[in-house]
Amino acid sequence: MHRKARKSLERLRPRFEPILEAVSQEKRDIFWQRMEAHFPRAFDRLMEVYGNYYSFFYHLEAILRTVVQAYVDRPDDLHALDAEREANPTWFQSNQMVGGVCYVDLFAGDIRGIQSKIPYFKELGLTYLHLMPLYKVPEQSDGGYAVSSYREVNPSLGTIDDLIHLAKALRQNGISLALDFVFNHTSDEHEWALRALAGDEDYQEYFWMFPDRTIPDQYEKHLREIFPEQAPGSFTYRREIDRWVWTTFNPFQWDLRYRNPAVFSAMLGEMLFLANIGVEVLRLDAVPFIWKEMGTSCENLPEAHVIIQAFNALVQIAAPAMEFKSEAIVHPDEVEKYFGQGERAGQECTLSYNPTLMALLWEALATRQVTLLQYAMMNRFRIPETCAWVNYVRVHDDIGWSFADEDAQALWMNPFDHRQFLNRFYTGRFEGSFARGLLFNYNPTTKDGRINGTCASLAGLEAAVEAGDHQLIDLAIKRILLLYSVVISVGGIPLIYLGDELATLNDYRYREDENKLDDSRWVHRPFMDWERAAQRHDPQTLEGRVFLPLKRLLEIRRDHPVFSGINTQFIETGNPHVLGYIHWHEMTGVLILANFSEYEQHLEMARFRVYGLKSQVYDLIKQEVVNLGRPYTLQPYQFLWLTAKVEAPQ
Ligand code: OTU
Repeated sequence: MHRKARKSLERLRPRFEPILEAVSQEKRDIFWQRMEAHFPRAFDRLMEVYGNYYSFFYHLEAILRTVVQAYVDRPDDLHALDAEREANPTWFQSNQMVGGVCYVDLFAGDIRGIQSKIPYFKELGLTYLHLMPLYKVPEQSDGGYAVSSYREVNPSLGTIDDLIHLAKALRQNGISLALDFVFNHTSDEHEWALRALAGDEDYQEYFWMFPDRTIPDQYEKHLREIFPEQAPGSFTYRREIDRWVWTTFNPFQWDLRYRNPAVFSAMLGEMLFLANIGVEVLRLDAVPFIWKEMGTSCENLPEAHVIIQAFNALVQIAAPAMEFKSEAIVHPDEVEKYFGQGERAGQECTLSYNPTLMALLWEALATRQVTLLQYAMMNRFRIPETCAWVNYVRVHDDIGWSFADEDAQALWMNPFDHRQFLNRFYTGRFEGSFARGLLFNYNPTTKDGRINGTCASLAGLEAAVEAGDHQLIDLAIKRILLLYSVVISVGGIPLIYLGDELATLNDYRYREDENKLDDSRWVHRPFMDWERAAQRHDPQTLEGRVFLPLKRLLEIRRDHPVFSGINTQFIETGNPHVLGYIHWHEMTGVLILANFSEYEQHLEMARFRVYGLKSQVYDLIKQEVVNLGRPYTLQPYQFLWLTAKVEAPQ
């Protein structure tokens, strides 16, 4: 252990012993073992960011006190879960894992409503449920991402007790609860913001505040505008205090100032509070933005990583059953760094959204070419072995074309033009496009824009239904299943944006609500229509035509351990319309081939023999033997899941 770390621990130990009196000797031993294991790292990371701060040791003590207290307060069942997870730290790589995400109010009214839907979650086989932010918020809240209290539930959704109850019920049903930690900013109605507005200087130090535009102007030269249409600029003037406040997102979302160790310390308390109500996956919102430095873009700075690593080390002591999921929708090189790099691999976030895969799935669907997708995944899918991607097709946010320019250029594509094409395609402005999407936050200077719309509408179902064209409907359904087949089989946690399983179309009624009107992301945040859901078992209905095959894909994943782990090898298929990869697990593999075009595609199957596959493989989808000695013709949007081991059909 670092000499300084050892010394501070020795000094602090007697102060914490009395707090630990509240728990058994066995628990005290476990606590000190974890301190031995993780405190040096926590100390190191905190030194790295706050070491020069005059009151470092004062803050260190407060931070550790929070950790000790959270450990003591942690309920017994969660202590038991901690032990379970410590014995199996890559539990989330299991083929049993399937994620779902929904809004509490839109899906089931309130938290108790969500609890009543557990049978539905189980029917889909979910083992992970992300509930969109359900905290106390102001009237305008960016869909819950402007939090006024991390310890209070929005009263219209229920109480904190309902939430604790739900977390337990989910856990008893094998479902891990995931919640957001909106830690880059609070709402302007958070107690800290209110105190700052009242003139309390200590709390003004929690945020970024400037007396005039001089410094904000200097920062803004290098900043990206996140919402250029609805919330231009990154600073907001507040008359009450005659100050300019840093607001990366909306004016009512105030960026926290992590340069101040008191902010780190306070937010650790909020984080561990959530851990102790039973959150198993904490979605770290907007990670790129938490550290700011003049003259930089103030995104993805090294200190942002160190801060998350410090949080991680402290959580390992108090609540090791809680994983961090990174939400960084940025250049793929930067996305990957949130897993931790080099010696720190796996010490930051163990989970991360995979926005590159998501965006390129849609890219391949538009172009009918898998070239860019294949190329990017060959180079970028591999991550530290103790981590996992969260693979998804749609979530509550817009689709940004955040693939790497270099990847496109390596394939002789012009990235700028390509993004222009994709935006035209997904807003239906490209001739022959099947998609019905909306352009989001178009920036006339950079000509940058993102896309909104539900999976089904973007995949062509809305237009097909309107045209009443059965062939087009058929193709649209095939596209939905194709995209989901990839995220279910590719390795990592597949995440279903609930509603997609019923082929939910865009809902334009957000335009009638003045709190939603200027944010078209609401077009793909529809109400869960339980009458439509009731049709899901009928294979004649649109709902059934997506739900039943999707559910089957999930079952196949669950029944075959080969889908465990994250060892995926992307391969050339010899056909630019066909995506190929082999997912390996313990000496077996499953070869996935997916046709991204609406035409038949021919494959020379013999080429796949070089990967050590037997001459006869078995397609888990069609349940038939496929001979790798013969060419194969894939039907429009067909995908094969070929196991290397030939298994007898059921
Ligand atoms: C996130 O998204 C949330 O998912 C959004 O719903 C919120 O509005 C936002 O944070 C503020 O809390 O820019 O367009 O690289 O891309 O954090 C969505 C990360 C966003 C950002 C992402 C942000």
